[in-house]
Amino acid sequence: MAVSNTADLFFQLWNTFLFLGIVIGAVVFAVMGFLLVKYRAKDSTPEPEDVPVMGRLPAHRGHVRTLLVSVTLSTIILSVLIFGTFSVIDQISSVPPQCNVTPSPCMRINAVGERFFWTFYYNGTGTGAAGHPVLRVPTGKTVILDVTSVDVVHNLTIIEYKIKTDAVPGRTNTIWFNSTETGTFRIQCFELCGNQHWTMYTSLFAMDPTSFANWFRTNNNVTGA
Ligand SMILES: [Cu+2]
Repeated sequence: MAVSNTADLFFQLWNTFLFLGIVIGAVVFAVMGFLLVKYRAKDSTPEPEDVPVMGRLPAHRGHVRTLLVSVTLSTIILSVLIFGTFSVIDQISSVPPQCNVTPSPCMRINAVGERFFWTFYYNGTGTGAAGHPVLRVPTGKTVILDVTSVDVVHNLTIIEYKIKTDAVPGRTNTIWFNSTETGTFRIQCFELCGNQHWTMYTSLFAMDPTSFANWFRTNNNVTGA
């Protein structure tokens, strides 16, 4: 089990590529080995009819069936990979529909990039609520990050979760995830944004829901609480 639903999706796709790569690689090398042995040149082998000769068009081999089989197989394999890739990209880049009902069961957080740090603001916290330099989330909950920047273009990446998006001034890009395991994960800026770019990293704490609720109650000016 991966550390988040997005990492899970990523590894499913990765394993599909890996599996097909290994199977196809094995078949290709097996056939190649077989043909090398079976058709290796011996002194007694006569020149094949279609041997290339300067100044003469090669004889037509009539291998239409082989051609059709190989084109069809390649089309099927590539379609599976292309369809699988776009389907995962679509799932990762669209906020799940169940988050769009009110009250939303999902947690929405604004992530703001500024040279050279990140600040996280929880939705539903009162005006003037403090931003947080690290991101704390409960496991098992869908979290939506609305990512933007106040100066230059940054990129918010949660490496182990396999998700990233640009933080662009005047624009909001959205990514989402659902943490499946507690732990500390690295959030890093992946867009060269100045001479201290390399220091622009922070942590994501995926906490068990009870610890998160306790932290949230004591550290945020929760509206109506
Ligand atoms: Cu940056």
